[in-house]
Amino acid sequence: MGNNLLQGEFRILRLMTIRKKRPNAMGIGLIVVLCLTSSRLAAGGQEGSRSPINYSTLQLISPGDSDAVIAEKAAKVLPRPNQTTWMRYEKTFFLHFGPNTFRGVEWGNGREDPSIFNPTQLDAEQWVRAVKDAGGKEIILVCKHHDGFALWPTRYTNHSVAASPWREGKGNEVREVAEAARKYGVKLGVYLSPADLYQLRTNPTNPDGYYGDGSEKRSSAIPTDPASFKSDPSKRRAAAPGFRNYSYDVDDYNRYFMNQLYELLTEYGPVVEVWFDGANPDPSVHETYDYAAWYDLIRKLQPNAVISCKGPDVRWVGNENGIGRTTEWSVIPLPQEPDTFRWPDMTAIDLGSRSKLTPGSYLWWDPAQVNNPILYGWFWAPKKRVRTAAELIDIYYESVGRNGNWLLNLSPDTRGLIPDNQLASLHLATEAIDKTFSRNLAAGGRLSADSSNRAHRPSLARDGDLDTWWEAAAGQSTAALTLKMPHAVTFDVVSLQEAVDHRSQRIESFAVDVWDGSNWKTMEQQTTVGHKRLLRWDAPVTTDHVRIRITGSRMEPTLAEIGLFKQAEVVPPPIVSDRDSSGSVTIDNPKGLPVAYTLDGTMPTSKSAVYHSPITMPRGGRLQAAYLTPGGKLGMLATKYFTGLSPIGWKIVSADSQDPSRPAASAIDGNSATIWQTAPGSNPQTTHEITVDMGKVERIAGFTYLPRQDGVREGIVQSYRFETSVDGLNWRMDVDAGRFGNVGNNPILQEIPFAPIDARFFRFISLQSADSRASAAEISVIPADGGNP
Ligand code: FUL
Repeated sequence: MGNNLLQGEFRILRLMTIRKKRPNAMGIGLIVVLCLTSSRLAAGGQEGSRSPINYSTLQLISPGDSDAVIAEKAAKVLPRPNQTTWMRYEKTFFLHFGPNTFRGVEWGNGREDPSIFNPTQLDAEQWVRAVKDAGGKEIILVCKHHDGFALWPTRYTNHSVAASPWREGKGNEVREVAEAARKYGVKLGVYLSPADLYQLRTNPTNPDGYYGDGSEKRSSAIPTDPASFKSDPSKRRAAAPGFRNYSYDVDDYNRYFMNQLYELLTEYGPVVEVWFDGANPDPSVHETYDYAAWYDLIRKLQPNAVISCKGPDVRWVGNENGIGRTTEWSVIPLPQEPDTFRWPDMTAIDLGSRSKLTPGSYLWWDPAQVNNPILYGWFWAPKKRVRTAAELIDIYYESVGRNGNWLLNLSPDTRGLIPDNQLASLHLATEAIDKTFSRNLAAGGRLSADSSNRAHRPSLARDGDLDTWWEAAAGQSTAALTLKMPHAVTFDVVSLQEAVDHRSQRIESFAVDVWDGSNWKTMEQQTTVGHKRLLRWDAPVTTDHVRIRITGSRMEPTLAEIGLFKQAEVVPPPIVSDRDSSGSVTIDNPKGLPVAYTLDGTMPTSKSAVYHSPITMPRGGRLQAAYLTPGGKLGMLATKYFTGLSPIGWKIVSADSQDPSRPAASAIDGNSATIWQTAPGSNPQTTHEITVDMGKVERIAGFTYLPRQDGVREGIVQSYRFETSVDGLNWRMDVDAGRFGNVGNNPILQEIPFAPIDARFFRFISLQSADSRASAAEISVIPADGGNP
């Protein structure tokens, strides 16, 4: 920037407010910084002559910036105040409930009759209590999913709870949740799907739909008078109490969407997060989302809210499995100014390391949000499996523990209540997490550092306050901190937090060592820290000296808090294998304890069968297993569903194409790690098919498709046809043009039921995939007499 200044010719990029001081009772101290940048960017970096780089919420890398300048700019990007509040929530919750719940699908089609929405016992307090009990700070309610059904009585469509039998059409789910949230001190967020299949121009049940109707942009009052929504959009409805009217130039759908936003953001109290989903089940109809106008309206109505996913404040981590990156930078380089950026999904393994910080990049605070459903799917359906407590605990360490916020979805069932099995898993996981972090074993120790800034001494990293911190002495980018305990402690979790709200994210690499009495032993080496980094070890260590070596940092490293913890004693679930091609399942038993199991859907007890040798389940079923402790208690439960017939004696009859390294036989080998994939093609319209001979006639009532499980999207089938035959000559169609909802983002096992029939052969046809290819990890059929108890 100094060179830019020397070149003269400045333009004001933006006025930015940055936080000067820590938030305190006086509120957040703000200073205004004029961020200047040159329109003629200079080359070369004369370190000596440059003017200081100020802390800011945005930095631009200029072509002449040296590596040191780039690192300094990155290390001086601060979060905005709304992000600071949000990052400290750590555990937040989603709630998906709507017509999809009543149809047992992940994506609706917009043609649902509102009469299907009829929960008999909906209790928003039960939902919010579940969040509160699990330590959740926020609930993000799906107010309208892709099907377009509004869960509040919006003035702008009849397709809402007002047209449903629930509470005789007088219900308002958003209000009930907002009130419950207020009562329990949980913050409210809203999810409003931009994709809206009810409004889709081609929806026969709503011929006047706005979505993609080709309407002109017109000057529109927000909120618009519903009576003249199309005839005279400039006519306004009275503003909500305490709010104003606004005007935007927008087309019909954007006006509709903004009026819904206005309702949600003005009638239910403070909203801390607005979540825009990028998914769209039917991209055949084009609509341009006026994101700039939406963001502007949100900033006016709820200035403290973060705008997430398709928005500037919070970034989707890139998967729906609850797994954060091990290198997770909250400072992200954008190829253009944030104001004009479209926030595409960012799924690369590394988004912000030094090699990504190239000239022309705008550096912006964009922290990760790790969203995942407690079920295998976002909406409840009778057979959807619940993640076990052990899985949830893992996800906690892989989200909150990797510099991300966790957004866990709960799914009420058709009664409108979160079922006991979800609550039980959540409760067990919460209990274990809370117990683990209830006692910081570093508390009694003395922390020293090989270098410290005088104002930021080591003890500030142990005072329980994220707004005070240790910082290395000026000019130091590495450091060693030693924690000396009065006596040995036993721990298996290390927690580190940088002072991100004051000094950005800086640490690029670090190691943790423990003293074994005569030597330092390195336990783990990692890269980023950020708001929080948790290291979790398989076996606890006992020591009275712990050393944290910061081996690389963009500028002087900081630590706001350090913690040592011992994981709560839980007896983990036994490890249940996948089913092999002969239908056998094994249970791994590293603990050497007896394992009790059931196959009938009941919880194992000390009286259940004890595992001795592989269990054969060729027709599918549910296996539940737990260790039996010497005291006669059961440990955590492992549950595994096996759906579909094992491919015993099956043969491929034909496949229209196969990549030589990914043969068709891999789709029926009972091994989810191997893949059938068609050869590369150029035409995305090409259909692909695979035909299988099961060797004998079976009575079947559905089929299953397991998408590839290697994290790659190539060839994942989105729509399909399924045919069967008894003799291989005469075929019948069992499903014509079906669709797997949300399979790209959430590539879980797809189970498609149909009326029972006899078949020896089946044919799976990919009508459309993510690209021109088709792929499958496994394809099978569901026996009519089988299924999961
Ligand atoms: C996805 C959607 O398509 C899912 O249905 C769900 O709402 C999830 C949170 O986002 O993209």
